[in-house]
Amino acid sequence: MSRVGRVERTTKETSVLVEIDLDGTGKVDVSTGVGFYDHMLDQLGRHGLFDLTVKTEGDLHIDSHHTIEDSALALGAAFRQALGDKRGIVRFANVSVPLDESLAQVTVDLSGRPYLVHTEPENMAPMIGSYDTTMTRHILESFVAQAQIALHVHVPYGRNAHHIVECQFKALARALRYASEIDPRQGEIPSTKGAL
Ligand SMILES: [Mn+2]
Repeated sequence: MSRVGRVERTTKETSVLVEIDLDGTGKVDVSTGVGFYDHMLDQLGRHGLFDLTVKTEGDLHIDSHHTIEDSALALGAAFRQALGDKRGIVRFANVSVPLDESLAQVTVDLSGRPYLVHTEPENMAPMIGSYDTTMTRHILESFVAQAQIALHVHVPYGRNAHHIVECQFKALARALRYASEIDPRQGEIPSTKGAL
């Protein structure tokens, strides 16, 4: 049973291709034109042990907003597709990841219902290269809406903007990996409702 997702999404603003294999080894091929975002998607694949391709050509002459958002939407849709009927998955995960002075705590339920709770330190540096740091929440919102998961991401403390964002992606990667893994004792869809 291969658990793969593939989404192509083209609008007047962006053209996105995402491919994901949940049972991969962390092979990543990412290019969005936004350097720091590529670095974050690289974390997601590597620490999630997903094989992940993200190719985005967006209207960067305006700014990076559409490029970042549409990539996250396609990624969420591909992740949802790869999960299939969710038979045998662990479903829940809770992961904390530090990056030097910053800490991210991520809790996920691959529930079939989109819900995001997100807190991070205020007064962060506004930009990391061409990455607008207010986009982190928008990425998570976009991913959650399409992946149809409940996701809680908290950064109780942190100082450096690069660290604050990066620890969130690392913790998200690990949480998605553990929640989507196949539990050898779980042959069914892990819900008393019988569907997720
Ligand atoms: Mn880094």
